[in-house]
Amino acid sequence: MTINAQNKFDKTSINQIERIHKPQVDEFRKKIFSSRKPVIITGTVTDWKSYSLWSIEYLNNVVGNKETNVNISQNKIFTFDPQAQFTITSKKMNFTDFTDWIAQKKTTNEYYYLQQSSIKTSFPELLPDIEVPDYIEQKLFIIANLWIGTGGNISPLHYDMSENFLCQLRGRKRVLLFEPNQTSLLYPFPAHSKIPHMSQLNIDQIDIDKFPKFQKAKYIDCMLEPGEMLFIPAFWWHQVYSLDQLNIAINFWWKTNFKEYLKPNGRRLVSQIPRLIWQNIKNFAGL
Ligand SMILES: O=C(O)CCC(=O)C(=O)O
Repeated sequence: MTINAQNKFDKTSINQIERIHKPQVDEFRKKIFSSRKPVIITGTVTDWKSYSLWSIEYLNNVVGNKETNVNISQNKIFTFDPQAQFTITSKKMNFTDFTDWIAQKKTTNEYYYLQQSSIKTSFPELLPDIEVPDYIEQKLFIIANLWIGTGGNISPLHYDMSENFLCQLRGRKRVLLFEPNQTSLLYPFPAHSKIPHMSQLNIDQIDIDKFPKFQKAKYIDCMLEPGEMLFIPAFWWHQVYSLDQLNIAINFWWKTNFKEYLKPNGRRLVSQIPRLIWQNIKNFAGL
């Protein structure tokens, strides 16, 4: 698979993301977290049950053939449609039909991604295999989501208002990260729109005449390997490319400190918070 974004624009001052092996909880909370920079933590996910157990066969056995909601794309970019009330097209599919599709036992002319699916709500049978990393204070924990897909899927450029651990179990992900101070170069949808946390850019096919400032954007380019977890601080922009035939990740979101909302990317969302919370409740509850 080719990813066109490679080497097209400047990198940030942090050229290479730091990898830290199994930091102590205190080291994470006091030093790494407060630096407000992404890091990759190694040696933690590899201890998890989900890391040793989750093959397609195992998931088929535990989850069975139940109906599951998967997102659909014609071009592997799984994006919100700004015209369509904050939705991504999705459809209900039996879990084993979805995993058969991943294993290339079935072909279709559209692409699927089980994207950001609450494990507690949609896959409670997998909860015994999950542990919330100790780095997250229990009272701040929000949700653990499941992501299952295949190489080529793209989650386009956006930021979230929560702290995030993206934990890779199978396959790799290439992640481009842009500091919050790059926002003016990334052409977010307007603050009053339904998707103020998303960029209007398709960064693999930039229309430079329309979006000239993007040429100055700096970013971190990293490859997240299976068994690694990426700390994405709240309000950092990220675009994520799935690689490899089977790609499974869990992400954990937890509440950020209120002072982050006083910074520009936070302020852009403040007036949207009640609507975004309601939207999340609807999504997670499948309303
Ligand atoms: O893994 C992906 O495709 C996207 C992950 C993501 O956007 C997130 O964890 O916030």
